[in-house]
Amino acid sequence: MSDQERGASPMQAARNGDPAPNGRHGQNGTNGNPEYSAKNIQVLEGLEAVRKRPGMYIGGTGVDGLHHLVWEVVDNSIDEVMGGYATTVHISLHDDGSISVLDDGRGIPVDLHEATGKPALEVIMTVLHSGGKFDKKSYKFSGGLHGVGISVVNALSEWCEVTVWRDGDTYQQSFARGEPRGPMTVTSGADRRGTKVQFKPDSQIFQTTEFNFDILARRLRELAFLNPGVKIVLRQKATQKCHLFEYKGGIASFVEFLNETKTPLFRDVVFFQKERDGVEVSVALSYNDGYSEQFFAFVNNINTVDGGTHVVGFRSALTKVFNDYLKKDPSLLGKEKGKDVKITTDDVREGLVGVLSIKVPEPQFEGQTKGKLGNPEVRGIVDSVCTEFLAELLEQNPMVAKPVLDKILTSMRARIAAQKARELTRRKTALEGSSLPGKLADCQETDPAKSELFIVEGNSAGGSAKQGRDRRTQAVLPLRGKILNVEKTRLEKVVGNEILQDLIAAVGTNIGKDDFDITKTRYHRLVIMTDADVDGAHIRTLLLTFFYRYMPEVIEKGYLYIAQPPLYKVKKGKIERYAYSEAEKEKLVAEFGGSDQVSLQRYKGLGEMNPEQLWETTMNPATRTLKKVQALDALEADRIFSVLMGDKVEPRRQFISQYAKHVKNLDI
Ligand code: 28G
Repeated sequence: MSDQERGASPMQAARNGDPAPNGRHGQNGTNGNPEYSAKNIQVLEGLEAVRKRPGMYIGGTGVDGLHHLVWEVVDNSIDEVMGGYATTVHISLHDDGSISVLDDGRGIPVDLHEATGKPALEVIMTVLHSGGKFDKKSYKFSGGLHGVGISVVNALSEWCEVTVWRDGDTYQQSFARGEPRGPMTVTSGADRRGTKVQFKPDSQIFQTTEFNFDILARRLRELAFLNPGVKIVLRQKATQKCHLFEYKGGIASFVEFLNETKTPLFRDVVFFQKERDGVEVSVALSYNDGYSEQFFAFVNNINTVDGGTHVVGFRSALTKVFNDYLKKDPSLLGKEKGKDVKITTDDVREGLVGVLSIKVPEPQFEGQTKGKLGNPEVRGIVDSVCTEFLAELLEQNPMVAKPVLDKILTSMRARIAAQKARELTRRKTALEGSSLPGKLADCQETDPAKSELFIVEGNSAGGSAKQGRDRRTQAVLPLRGKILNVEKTRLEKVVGNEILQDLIAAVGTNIGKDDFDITKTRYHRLVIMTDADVDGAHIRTLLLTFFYRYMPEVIEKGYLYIAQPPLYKVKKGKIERYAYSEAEKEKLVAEFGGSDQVSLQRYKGLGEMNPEQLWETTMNPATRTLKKVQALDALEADRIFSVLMGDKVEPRRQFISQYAKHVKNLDI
């Protein structure tokens, strides 16, 4: 498809600076698109409101809000690509802190807007909600906070410059904090088509104005997956970093990407797409031999992190289809044949890697962060589309059906066995009362907000920590023995592992979909304290894997920390100082007058410190440093842990050589 608009330039009036009352409007009702004319633009309100309450429009003025500006502009370009009018979107980070987005679409219309007598471009840039997205007839899909319009970006930018190449001419206009610096200018001659928007976020509005390359890269990659065929180029001038995202396979490529670090149960990713009652449903899925699920759902390209009716529909279809498959051939059940057993939604989740992407004309996003789809009609639509496709797939494709069913039945058996075991222990614990682990040295404080738990490797260090701590607020749990690699284990076994049982009981939240309860956390600081050597690092990674997989909310809440024990004691006469890094050690030695003046002790383990030293260097809130464990998004966390702790060698090798530069003591 290409631009159909040709003929007289709509900008004759502006060229001679005399807006004609009956200037021509673009006529491009191609391919059944509703006719666009500048009249459609609804003048709603000024940009003052946006600058006064930016959070209302972009969610906030922190890092997320800042990047929201980019998504807003990029969304416009992607719309052009998905409409078939553009192929490529370039996003460039410039040295002056500005960012530019460039597409090769039709170019924002520049014809005269009758009501205001101004060019459409200026209206789109300065009038809230004027992009047309809120005019339901002229825009099919929009979502959430997205689609508030490019004028919001303009309002929140110190400066913004727009260039449009259209009908062989170049149009330009500059703005400062939303206000035009002058009228739109026209230069004749342009050998290209499209739109470029460059802006510098306003430091009067945002807490930070520095764009983050990784945040941009992650979302742009996601957009490239969700919009197959689109080419997205991300560039940073200063670092010469450049990424091209282009996935012809769409969400099927997304699933391949997610599965890259895993062992799949069948070769080709399952993919289908179907429109029903105005809702377009696309699904890509695969299964691997792991125990965690990786499932991402999108509505109009927006990640619905809290699920919603579309996810409920999908899960119900998947479960139903496998139950029906069993009903048709009960012998597949093996020893459970004839018993009243049923596959549940949880059984079909283990090892599932899936992406569900739907397009809905009028999505209702719910919940605090608008991450949940509410439209009730969507549930049935997604359910029926998925049921029809998956039922046929299983019938026709035993190479998929067989291994997946085996896996699901294994999950089902484990679930039933665990349920029985749990009923037994419930009865037991009901008799025994609450049961904190015997190894736990608890603190006196009962308010979780004021309590800390030190999770300590090894018994001798545990002993020192128990003696050295402030017992009013600090609890200590020593861990002894090998910690289970939860990456290669299913929930039931995790629950049965003694060391992890102690940890789970001490933390208080329990684990598992139905049982985990963040409000039961007994401490708002959980501090992992391990030796500063390779073994300690390994144990730390195992514990981190456990928390990421089984208590991710603990990390999201910012409750998880890593203690920083010193690496050296530097001593001169009676003066003792601690160094927490090589650089710090060098500095101290120099301060004390060189290495022949000092005695140096290298700590290999926490056990080498006496209780007082451990308190002073690592546990005393007044002098210690703790590192807070960062919350990663689901995709990143999964990749890191499945690469580090899973059993594929090649991705691990790549990961290590990629990160070796930055990370010392990488714990693998
Ligand atoms: C580079 C930075 C971000 C854009 C266009 C193209 C058109 C357009 C944009 O129209 C009004 C509302 C919905 C259709 C449409 C051009 C029709 C004919 C366009 C962008 C009319 C705005 N000719 N390219 N807006 N729409 N790229 N990139 O912003 O119904 S925005």
